[in-house]
Amino acid sequence: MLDRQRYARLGLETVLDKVLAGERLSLSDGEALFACPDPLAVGDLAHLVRTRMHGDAAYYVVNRHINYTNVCVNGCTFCAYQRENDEQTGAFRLSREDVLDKLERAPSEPREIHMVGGCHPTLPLSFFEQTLAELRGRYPQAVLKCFTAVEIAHFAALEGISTLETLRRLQAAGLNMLPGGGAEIFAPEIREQVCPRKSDAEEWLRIHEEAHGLGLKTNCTMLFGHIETSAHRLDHLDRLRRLQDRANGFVCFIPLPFLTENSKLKIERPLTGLDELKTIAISRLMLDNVPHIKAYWVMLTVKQAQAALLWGADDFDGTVVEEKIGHEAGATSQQGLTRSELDEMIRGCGFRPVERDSYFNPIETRRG
Ligand code: V47
Ligand code: SF4
Repeated sequence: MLDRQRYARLGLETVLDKVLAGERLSLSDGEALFACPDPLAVGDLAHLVRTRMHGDAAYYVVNRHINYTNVCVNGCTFCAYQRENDEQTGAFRLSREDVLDKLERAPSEPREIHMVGGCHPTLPLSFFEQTLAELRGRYPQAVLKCFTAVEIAHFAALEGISTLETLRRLQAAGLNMLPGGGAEIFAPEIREQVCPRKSDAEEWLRIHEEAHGLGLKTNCTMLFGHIETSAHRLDHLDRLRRLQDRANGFVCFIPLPFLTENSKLKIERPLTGLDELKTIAISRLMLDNVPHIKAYWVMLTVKQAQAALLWGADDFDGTVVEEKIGHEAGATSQQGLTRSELDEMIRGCGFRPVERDSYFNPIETRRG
């Protein structure tokens, strides 16, 4: 039971009432939460909501992340992963055989293949169609969650076709789902500074809506803790919430704290751990129509992801196996986790681990 007087003292009595009644929070409620000096009070509200939605379950998936190239025409200022061209030191581009080889060497057969890359200047759509078809044939049980909306826009432009047609062709080749990357912060004045060359908010949201219309579920993200304000974060969450009201195709939201190492984007004051947790909690509270909030342990660290489960998150992502985007930017987490490590970490903070597929259907396992 939450203490009404505590919330009254914090000026959050109306927010408390709305949360208790399951009513939608307004943007000014969101501002009041960001302004609240007591991060635990915000976390308790989010915990109440996540418990109402998911009980004591905390989810994870046996997955494999694959990055097919880091060569990218976009040059986002926050991105430590990107290389300008194939010749630059550290640049890589996987062949179809390399992708298959990585999967064959994965410690467990993946339920989900999460494949993304930079916007390579020449890789044609046919390369991705053929790769998906091979993956579909070899891993019939895996959900192919591949290519951000930004990559879809890039493939479409290279091929001279619409993004809808691009999605249709990839779906025919085996694509099941889009990951949530590339959303960053939607406000144009922020995009201009951090990712001026890539899809704007309208294009990112339109591609997700097109995917939803084709029956493809998608995830969504927000990159926070750089030059944006709390108003920009709330505007971002509101745009996602409005699309979800219309299309209902988002499965999971992933709040990504900005990692600063090797990045051209310099910031004055890095996020504190509590800033991260508060933003995760506010995401849970504002996104009342998105079923799941992911504590992506790679970017958060495992310890902070555990704390995030108490601040509104209900998912731990997965085994991952190999990760490059966060690690190029200074992520200190390991490359992958095993099923039993995930189980142990989730149990360690008082939740019941549930292995899931990409749509959050529980997987029946031998575990009791
Ligand atoms: O789009 C890039 C972000 C994203 C940095 O859909 C950075 O299930 C922090 O979207 N610091 C890729 N973040 C990761 C992503 C994702 C991860 C896990 C699961 C899912 C899902 C999606 O990483 C990029 C960008 O927003 N990013 N650089 C950085 N320095
Ligand atoms: Fe390219 Fe993505 Fe990095 Fe931007 S964030 S430079 S689109 S790889």
